[in-house]
Amino acid sequence: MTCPDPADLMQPFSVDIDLQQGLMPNAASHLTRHASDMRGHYADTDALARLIDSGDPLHYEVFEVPVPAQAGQWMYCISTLQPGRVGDEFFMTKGHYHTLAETAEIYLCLRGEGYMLMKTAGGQCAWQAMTRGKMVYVPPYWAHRSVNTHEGEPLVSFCVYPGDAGHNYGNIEREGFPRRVFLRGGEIVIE
Ligand code: S6P
Ligand code: ZN
Repeated sequence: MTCPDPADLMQPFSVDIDLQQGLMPNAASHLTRHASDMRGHYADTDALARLIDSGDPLHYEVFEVPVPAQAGQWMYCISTLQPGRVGDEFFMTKGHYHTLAETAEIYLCLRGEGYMLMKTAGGQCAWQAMTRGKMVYVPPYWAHRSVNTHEGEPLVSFCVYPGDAGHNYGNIEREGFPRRVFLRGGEIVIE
């Protein structure tokens, strides 16, 4: 193994994570998505329009300290998804494939309750429950979307994925997911 010139080496670093609140206080990047960013993703478009008109609430946040988007690096973030529903459908993230579709991802749930919905371009669909301490492995080629089914708590996850994975939202906007998560008669249903 040859080590690069010291001047070219990235230096070790650390960040603070508030595990309970789902915040990274010193994050270099803080992405927020509101109801108005979710057009086209929910089954009940009228309910989404009403939600946007009634104050356009926060849906989710992603806190990152970006690392170089290169093979060999690990990108990581805190993803915090608020509780709520659009009509009968629970709040969820947009969902994406990775641009490098052959890259996997790990989600460690830190707080809350929900599901990770996953699908492949070939028509397979799967889901895993998310609760504190559950680690969900999203294999290569699976698009992934998290859903918060708790009535009052955010769904907080720590995510880690290859630095060069990238996000491909376009295919999900065209295809959608074959399953959705609803509250029907007081029960959580995936249909
Ligand atoms: C990144 C990872 C998460 C999501 C975040 C928001 O690969 O899967 O950080 O970006 O949960 O979801 P989305 O689908 O809007 O990127
Ligand atoms: Zn991802």
